[in-house]
Amino acid sequence: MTLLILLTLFGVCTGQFKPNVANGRTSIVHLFEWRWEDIAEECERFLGPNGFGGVQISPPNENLVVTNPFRPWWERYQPISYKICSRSGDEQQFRDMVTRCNNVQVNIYADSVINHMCSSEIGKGSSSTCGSSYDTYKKSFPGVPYSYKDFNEYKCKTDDGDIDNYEDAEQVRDCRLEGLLDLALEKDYVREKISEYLNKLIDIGVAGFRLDASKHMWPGDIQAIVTRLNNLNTQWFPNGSRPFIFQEVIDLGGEALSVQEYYDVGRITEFKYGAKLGMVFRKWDNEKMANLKNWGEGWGLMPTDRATVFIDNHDNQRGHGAGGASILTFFDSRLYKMAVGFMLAHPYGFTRIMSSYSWPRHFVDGKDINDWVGPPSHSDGSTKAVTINEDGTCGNGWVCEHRWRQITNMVIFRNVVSGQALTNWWDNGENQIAFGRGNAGFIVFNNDCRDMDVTLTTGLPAGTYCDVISGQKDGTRCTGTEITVSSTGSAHFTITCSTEDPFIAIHMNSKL
Ligand code: QV4
Ligand code: CA
Repeated sequence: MTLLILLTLFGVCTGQFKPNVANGRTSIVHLFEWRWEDIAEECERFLGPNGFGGVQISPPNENLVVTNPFRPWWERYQPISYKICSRSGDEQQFRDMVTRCNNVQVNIYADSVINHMCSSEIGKGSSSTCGSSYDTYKKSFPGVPYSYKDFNEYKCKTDDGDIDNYEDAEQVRDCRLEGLLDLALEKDYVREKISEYLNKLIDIGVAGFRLDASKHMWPGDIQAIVTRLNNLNTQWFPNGSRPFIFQEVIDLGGEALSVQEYYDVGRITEFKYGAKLGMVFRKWDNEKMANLKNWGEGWGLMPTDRATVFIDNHDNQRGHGAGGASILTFFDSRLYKMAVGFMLAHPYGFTRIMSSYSWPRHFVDGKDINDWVGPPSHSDGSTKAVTINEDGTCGNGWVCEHRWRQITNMVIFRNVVSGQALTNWWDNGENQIAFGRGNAGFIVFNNDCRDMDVTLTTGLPAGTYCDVISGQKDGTRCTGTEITVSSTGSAHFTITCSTEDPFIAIHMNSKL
């Protein structure tokens, strides 16, 4: 008993690896750049009713206001203070969102930028989302407060103070990422200010954190902050619940440091996931879907209970961070739906759906020179509301991938098959594959450009099922394709390569 008390007291238990999602919910959605009032609405009108487990929100703290280029999305990765005010809204709107989402079992996970403050080259001013002043030459941020003593200058060994070589694990942590003032996270005072901020969010009702730029923080420093964090607010979470932690560490292999160093601290973003799946669905490098038979650790990905997985994220959907040209995004919608469908059907990892806004890509020498363009906004820079059209899609430039029927229905598929092993794998040696999840679900893909006409063992009980990709179950009928499973559990699937979405998915809750 003593040990259990000790473990609970010191939060040493495995809590921070658990997403804290409500029973039966298995995915989160990144509502990138959404305003708090729109997220609150979306929780109540869509995410709660459709079984989403939570929302990753953009950094809620005060950031630098960048005017050249005009209000880029990345200004939110340049903190000025930990006051809760940003283009997404103020503290009252933030509190309202967390309460309303928690009340419909949709958790809030805050993107937290704790490795650094804003760029070193801004100088003195108060162009910030709360009006707090700063002087980056003096390294002074009165809004926290931080002074020059709280930054890494003396620890960094490079001439210009920036990270110049990712082969050197020390400078990756102790020098500036892209010239951003690097915090001295070994200092008690800095750890105190950061945990004070994160604990404020926890007490408001937040369920966990995306830790931005974790590669640039020593694992021991992150751990020291995590152990200072409160248990979750018992108004919505079981007593003793620990905040869910997922660390942004980009590791495609070949660098000095690796994701293994962060295993004991929390979950980690698995960037190999989207990069490799993009290659497979695009059939680059002779990749083919039949090779996905051992997808997961078999492909060199981290252990499934440490991985947070996604097809694209806010960085690599626009050429930032890592993943390169193979990354599939909403711009490649047909393949994107298939890849997201595969991710949600496969048991590996904890899944995150990207929900974007559109922007006018303009490639010059292979680089999108509009990669900085911020969220849909009014001329004063304020972010536009998310409007919902008659057909359930979003307006005002918001893409709302999470509302695409194929993606919403696969979020539900993942909930229905949760806990069931991958079974009944079949492939044609090329790009036609199928697999089941125990006796609860089955999915078939045709990414070959030749028609598919097969009879497969599904593992499902006999009956008539609605395909949740071409439609769904609506009372006693299917709005899309119907699949009949025989008494022996086998079913016949035909997928022509010209069909809009060349994949079929059925599960226990889509059975007539
Ligand atoms: C420029 C020069 C620097 C110079 C600096 C001086 O490039 O060499 O030292 O000025 O001020 C923006 C600009 C960038 C500018 C920088 C500082 O794009 O040109 O540097 O500001 O002024 C996002 C964007 C960055 C953006 C940053 C801060 O992607 O372009 O930089 O926000 O606004 C690595 C990391 C990984 C990181 C990824 C992008 O290991 O952790 O790069 N991903 C996370 C976030 C990402 C964010 C950051 C980290 C930084 O997902 O969105 O970067 O918080 O792989
Ligand atoms: Ca650092």
